[in-house]
This record gives sequence, structure tokens and C-alpha cells, in this order.
Amino acid sequence: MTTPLSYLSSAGPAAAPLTQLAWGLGGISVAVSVIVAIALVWGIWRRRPAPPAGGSGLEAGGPPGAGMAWIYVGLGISVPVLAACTVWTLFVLGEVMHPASKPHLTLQVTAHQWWWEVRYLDPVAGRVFTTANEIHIPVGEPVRVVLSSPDVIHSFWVPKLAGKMDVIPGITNVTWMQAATPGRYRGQCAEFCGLQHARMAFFVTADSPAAFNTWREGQLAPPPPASANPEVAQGSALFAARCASCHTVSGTPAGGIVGPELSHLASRETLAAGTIPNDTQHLNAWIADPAAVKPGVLMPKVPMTAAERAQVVAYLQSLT
Ligand code: HEC
Ligand SMILES: [Cu+2]
Repeated sequence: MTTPLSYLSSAGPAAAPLTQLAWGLGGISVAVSVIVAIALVWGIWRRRPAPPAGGSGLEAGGPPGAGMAWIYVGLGISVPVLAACTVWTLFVLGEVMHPASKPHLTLQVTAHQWWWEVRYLDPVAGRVFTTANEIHIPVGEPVRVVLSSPDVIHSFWVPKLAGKMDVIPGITNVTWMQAATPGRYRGQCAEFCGLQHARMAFFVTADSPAAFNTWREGQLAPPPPASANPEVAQGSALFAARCASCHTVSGTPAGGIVGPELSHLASRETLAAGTIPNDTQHLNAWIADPAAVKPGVLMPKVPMTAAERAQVVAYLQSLT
């Protein structure tokens, strides 16, 4: 069984203290429940002292004030434990606030209904690029994530790599994440943000530094020109006429910003924020009727013949 969203184990220093805290507080809560249950059962089965003779039979047995010891002992145990939990929580919050070293890489992540725009910032303007839903980071180093939203409140959450951080319109929240081992980590919008909230997933792939650089250079280069193959060229013209108002493909006039950047769509493994695999059949079905895949989606159905759609699909698959 794979549990990509389980926070019971973690894979990086921004998440590890939270995982320990979750296990610790979870363990204490279970222990408290068990102790209370045992005390309750014991209280039910215990024989009470006989009521004083000659009374109505409803008077409390035992001397006045008997049983107060339970209150004192109970408070004496629970107050220090709760106080210790609070202090532990505050320490953990302090620990995950900032990474141990200054991040070299900053991602500007914009949460949209219902996908993630990811911009790789760089001091050199020509080295800034944008992608969607699939984030690559170099393994073993902290990455700063600057979060904003143009529509509603979302929440950025990669359970294995970091705690949740809300993405709030009008506010810029900053968090960080770091992967200790290479791998593909699943993320999910963790704040109900409308119809397709559940299908607002993303992936963080932690690459070796060399693989990360190769990927980054690939994203920075414009995709191969469309002229090579006639079907791809036809698809490119259709795309320019019907899709470019919402989507960007670098190196072409397509510069729309309503939908995800498609410059290197073919390098992504999934479509529509982790909803479907990125293969010919699913890409075709998506363009034919996006709302059938993701009801309520903000991409319209663009009228096209099956032959035209095949050309557009061929073009999109050439965007490596
Ligand atoms: C009105 C704006 C708009 C138009 C026009 C539009 N799209 Fe989209 N497109 C979107 C939005 C918004 C999404 C994000 C959907 C989601 O995941 O919730 C999207 C997503 C996609 C995706 C998935 C990208 C990914 O990485 O997940 C593909 C592929 C795509 N569109 C192709 C096309 C093609 C091809 C056309 C033209 C036939 C087109 N779009 C027309 C707005 C548009
Ligand atoms: Cu969301």
C-alpha cells in the first residue's frame, strides 16, 4: 500500500519535527484515553462503602470530601503534561520556521482554481520560467516558496516535505521545503477551494543537483519549432488561433495567462493538476471536453473536429 499523503513519516527537515510532534501528541492522547477508560470501568465496578445506617440510602458513603484526591492527582498529572505539549509545539513551530541555511532557489507559486502555477525566480530576468503542477527541486537543499492566490483561499501542502501553508488572496505567505532523499512527493490543496478542490494536486520531484540543472535548462530553452512535421505545424496553427488566448508557449506568440503554461507540456507526467496521466488518449479526451474530466473546470470546450484535435495533440506532444 502506498500512502503518498501520509504525514506519519516524512522526508525532509521542514517536516520531520512535525512528524515527531504528531506521533508524540498522538501517543499522549491515546494514553490519556486509555487511562480515563480504565478509571471509568474501575469506577463503575468498584463497590461503594455502605450508606450510613438509618438514612434514606441516598447519602454519599465515606467521609466528606472523599474522592477529592482524584481531582488533585488528575490535575497534578494533566496540567504539567498539557504545559509540556504546549512548549514542545512552540519549539517545533520555531524549528520549522526557517531553514538551517539560506535557500538559493525561490519558487513563486500561485494557486488557481484548480491548478498550481509555478514560477522559478532568478536574479537574471532571462532565466525566469514558469511551469505548472509539477515542481522539481534539487535534493538536500532548502527551497523557498512564496505563495499567492488570485481567486480564493487554497493551501499548499506536501505532507512528506513540509507543513501546510495557506494561500490567501491579497496576502503573500512564505514557506520552505527540503527533500532529504530524491523522489517524487505528492502535494495537495488542503483548503476547500471549490468544486475541483480534491483534484488540485501537484508533485514535487527531488532530483540530484545534476538532474535538476538538466531539467531547469530544458525548461529555459524554448520548445522545438513546430515546422518540422506537417501535422504538428497544423496543430500549432490551430493552437495559436483557439488556445493561445489562455495558454503560453515560449518562443511563440501564444502568451495567454489564464491557464497553465504549456511550453514543455510533454515533459509533465500528469494533466489537470494530477487528475489524468499525460498520454495521447487522455490529452485528447481533455481537449475534447475538459469538464467531463474535471466538472466545473475553467477551461472551456473549444469546438474542433477529431482530425483537428489530433493535430493539436500532436503539437502539444512535440512540446518537450
Ligand atoms: C478560457 C481559457 C482557456 C482556453 C481557451 C483553453 N484553455 Fe486549456 N486550460 C485552461 C485552464 C484554466 C486550465 C487548468 C485546468 C485545471 O487543471 O483546473 C487549462 C488546462 C489545460 C491543459 C492541462 C495542462 C496541465 O499541465 O495540466 C491543457 C493540455 C490545455 N489546457 C490545452 C488547451 C488547448 C489545446 C486549448 C485549445 C483547444 C485550450 N487549452 C484552451 C484555460 C483555457
Ligand atoms: Cu485549492
